[in-house]
Amino acid sequence: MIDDFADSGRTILDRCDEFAQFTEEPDRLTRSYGSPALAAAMARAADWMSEAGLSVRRDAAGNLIGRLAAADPGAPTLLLGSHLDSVRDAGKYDGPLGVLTALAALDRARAQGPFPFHVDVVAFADEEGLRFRTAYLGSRAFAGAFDPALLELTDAAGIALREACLAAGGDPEALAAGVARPERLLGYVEAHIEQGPTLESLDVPVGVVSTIAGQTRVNATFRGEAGHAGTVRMMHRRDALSGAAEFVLAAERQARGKAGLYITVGHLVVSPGASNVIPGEVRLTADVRSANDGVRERALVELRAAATDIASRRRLELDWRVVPGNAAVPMDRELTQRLANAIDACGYPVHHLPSGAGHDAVMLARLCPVAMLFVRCKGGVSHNPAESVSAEDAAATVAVLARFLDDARTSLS
Ligand code: HGY
Ligand code: MN
Ligand code: MN
Repeated sequence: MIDDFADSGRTILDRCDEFAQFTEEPDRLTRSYGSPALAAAMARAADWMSEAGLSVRRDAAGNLIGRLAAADPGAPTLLLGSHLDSVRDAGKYDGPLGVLTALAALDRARAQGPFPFHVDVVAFADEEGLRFRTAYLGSRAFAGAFDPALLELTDAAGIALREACLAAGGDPEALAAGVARPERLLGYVEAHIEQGPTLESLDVPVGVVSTIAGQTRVNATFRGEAGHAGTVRMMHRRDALSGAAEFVLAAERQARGKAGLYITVGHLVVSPGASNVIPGEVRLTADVRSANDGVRERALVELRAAATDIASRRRLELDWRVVPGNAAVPMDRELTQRLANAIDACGYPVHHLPSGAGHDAVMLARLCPVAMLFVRCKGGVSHNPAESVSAEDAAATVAVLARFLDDARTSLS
């Protein structure tokens, strides 16, 4: 049976290779919101959607939506998809695999007959938040949860999100007014690489997600006193980087000491950043996650206490800003069972696993039932150019999604 989908698997990997050419940095894959690279990727995705017979439109945030319309214009809608933006120095599959497998599965399933509901394949325009540090900007707008104040955010070059929205093919005014919530939604199903080692360790191509971990981001600043590297005595220094370094290791120690807790300092800026100047200021981010909201909330209290203690002992100022994140999101039971049934019908064992990574499904869960299909990736590596997916596993994903759609045709309403 899976052989029937082998061509789809290979086509999907070829298309991911084609997407990977659309980057804003010549020597690595980076595709951020409102960039020409993302516009090119969206245009290519729109071509493939049109070739598959879908009508194509952009919404106020610049998300791309391909629709296979039902005969009845008032029919409800089933959503599939994922995102096309990336992190910096990204892999090829985080996001694009979900858009392309959805498109391929719909193309296969439609051959079995019409659907009594609209099916939309959505390519979200900003899940990673790389340029404006706004997680889920595209799906947040889609879900009607966009805060107009975000339009004034600026990127490292001082360009406002408002400008980026226009460049993304969006409409900032409509965004500020609040996008109309889509008509009745039957659900949202997203296929995505696992970005972890579990499916590979189980030697299975796909799995179903149970819960998406909650996450909170902290923007912290340690301020000390810049000074001459050759003249200020060690005991008299208020070195912001030494304080930040102690904090980074304290955060690692804290997370290593608690099962299911993940703390990452992924971004750190040293000022003034000269080799012969004692750092006067360090700005850093802390990403705190757990599938258990209580663990995450207690971890934030402990983390702030550690930062405050370090700042006090080192006579540093501390600025601590919590960026509201999201609580853990359990997947919809019925929609997840449908995915599990499709996996079983395709002859694969069914495994349920949590997602430590965030996904657009977090925002869609505000609108409708959501479920996710995880796809094995080599070594569980992601957010890294070494990200790798086999054509066979891409084919298995299409087969499962096509079977899910076939079953939904007569039973999802
Ligand atoms: O951060 C995340 O989990 C996702 O890749 N945006
Ligand atoms: Mn992703
Ligand atoms: Mn990602």
